[in-house]
Amino acid sequence: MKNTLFILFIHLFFTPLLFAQDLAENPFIRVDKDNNRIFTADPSAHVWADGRLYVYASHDVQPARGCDLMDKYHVFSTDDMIHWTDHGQILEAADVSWARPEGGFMWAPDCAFRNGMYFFYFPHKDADNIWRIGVATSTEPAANFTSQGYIEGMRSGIDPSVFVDDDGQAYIYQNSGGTGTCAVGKLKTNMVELDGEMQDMQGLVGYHEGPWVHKRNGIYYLSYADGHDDGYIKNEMRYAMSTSPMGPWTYKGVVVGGTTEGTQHGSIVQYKGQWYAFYHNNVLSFGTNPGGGARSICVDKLYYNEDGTMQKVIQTGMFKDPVVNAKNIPNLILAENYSTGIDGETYHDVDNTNNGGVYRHDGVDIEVCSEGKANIFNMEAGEWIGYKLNIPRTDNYKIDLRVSSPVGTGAFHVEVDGVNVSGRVTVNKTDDFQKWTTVALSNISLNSGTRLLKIVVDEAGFNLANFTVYYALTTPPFNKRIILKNGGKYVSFDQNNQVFCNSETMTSNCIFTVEQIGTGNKVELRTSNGKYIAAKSLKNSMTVESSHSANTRFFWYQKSYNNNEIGLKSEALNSIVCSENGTKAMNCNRYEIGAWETFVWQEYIEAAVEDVKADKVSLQVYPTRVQTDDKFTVEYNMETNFAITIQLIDAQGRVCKKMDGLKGGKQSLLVSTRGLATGSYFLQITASNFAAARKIILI
Ligand code: FUB
Repeated sequence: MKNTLFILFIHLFFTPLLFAQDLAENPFIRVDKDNNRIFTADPSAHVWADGRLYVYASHDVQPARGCDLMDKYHVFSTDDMIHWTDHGQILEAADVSWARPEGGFMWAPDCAFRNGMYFFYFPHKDADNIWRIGVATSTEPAANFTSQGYIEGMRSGIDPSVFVDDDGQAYIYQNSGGTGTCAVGKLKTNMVELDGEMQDMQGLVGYHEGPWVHKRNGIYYLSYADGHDDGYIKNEMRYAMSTSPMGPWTYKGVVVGGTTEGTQHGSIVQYKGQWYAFYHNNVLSFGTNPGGGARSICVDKLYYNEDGTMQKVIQTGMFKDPVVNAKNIPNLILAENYSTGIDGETYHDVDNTNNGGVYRHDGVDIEVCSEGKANIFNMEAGEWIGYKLNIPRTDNYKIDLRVSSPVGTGAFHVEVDGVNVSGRVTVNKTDDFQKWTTVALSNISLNSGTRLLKIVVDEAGFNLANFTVYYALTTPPFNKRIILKNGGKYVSFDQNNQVFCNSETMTSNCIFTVEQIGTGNKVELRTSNGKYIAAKSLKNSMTVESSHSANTRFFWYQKSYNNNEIGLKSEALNSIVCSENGTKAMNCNRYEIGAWETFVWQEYIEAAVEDVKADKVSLQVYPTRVQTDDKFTVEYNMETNFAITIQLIDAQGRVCKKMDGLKGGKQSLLVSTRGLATGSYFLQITASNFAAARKIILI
């Protein structure tokens, strides 16, 4: 997660020297105007007379079902390419009288302007499930659109886009049929009727969908998605050139690469002297949504060669390759993101061919991975994969490697700058090459600076998906009461049991007890009212809940040495972040790959001593001799900010009954003795660091 102060510092002091930030971070739309996560696709960009750049996008509704659940178009605009405004929803299927009543197919749209009117073109299925190209109009670019029907004579298909030439003639493009053929027609000046018939376009190599025409220096460019699929990277955006907006076209190559999402669709536009390519990717939803990763719109600068051809766009929002900076501990490094280099420099592979054919095109064998993304396979003895890691300080580290082995052969060692730092590590049987287990290496000694870490295969028979580097430091402060701070503010919960990272003041609601789950660094954070912090869902803020579940378990990672900085990750729902929307609600954000919030923990001491005034506590238990199938009464009166726990402990010190999360004040409760053996017991009451007990005998 971003460290705001650090970013501010970077901006103030380094921006003018290193680079001028002139584009928003990709994907540039992440939330809507109400600060809720929004997924957008198929961006059609236009610059209108008010000097702003507008993007008309389709909307992947959550939970994503591929493209079967799209509705509610939004419009976004900017005047500086950094700050974007969501104008909100402009049209939905329910506004369209001819649309099939179930809606759900509002796919890639476009917009055009003529004579004071904005024309919004969109595909949808009609009541007979036939694709139509509808039109809605407004006198404003981003509001008050009214559906006007569909354009008669257009083919049954999707992806309308409109190009208005310098002479005022408007052309409408679309997919003819589902995908695979591009058609063009002229529009009359009313912009809602065809002037003649739609015609097939000629010369588009590998055309799939998403046509977009722009013009530069008298030359027409038609960009479109192809059907590329190497098993990892999907559709790429190709382009062709022509001297006419109706073709024929001459194919020129790929202008925007693909992503791991199945589609690629976008637009090209000039704004304030710079050309831009708009497209979408799925980095915010990668690994989620089995029905199809939800998409997010992106923009990057586009440059032309002297001969008018376009250079391939550098996609700044794509997964970074390679991401190997151990500074950002804990650092998950995907196996396929080994450092760039040649055989012998950053990898060694015996046949120098990628036998999986996905993602990269040098010798290492990469295939699609069942845990998302890709893994390295076909690893033979003597082969190795190298990662140039930026190690923040000289010390011992832990490395967790995600590996698989169907038969339980397979062994490797880790070398750093040529020195074997791990010894031989064998991989246990996982039954299948796509079933994964974690091999944990501790005490890996690494010196600071840039180091080449190699995973060297000693014996074939295993695959590698990823590894995580983190400090081999202190274990979490188990059974201690701590406070957690984020950006100088306390983590606390409110009366509605919502968890926030914004409390200026320390109250009992800021105090948590760290409980260990199993072995290792898995913890539960118990709140002062005896409940547990839980990662409720991806979108909603985290809550405090009374019972344990997978959602209450977190991994505790040491992030730095000197100041108890840690990261937390939910076992069930991944990274934990504090939202930036002003409320600083704490939530789980699986969409942000690699996002880690930094918390600082500190042991909580003084307030507890003050909390319970022992001389003001009263505790009565009666009767003190009880039948084993009966009940007895506990009455207490205790003022405390903490949750109260009552336990029945037998003569061997075993807890036979436990009631926690009890309220302070004057209380009375009945305790059943059913199922307990006869003998002596202690009824113990605790809150904060106060404890008192009464003897009771079961007869
Ligand atoms: O967004 C739905 C469909 O996916 C579009 O219409 C296609 O171009 C593809 O991006």
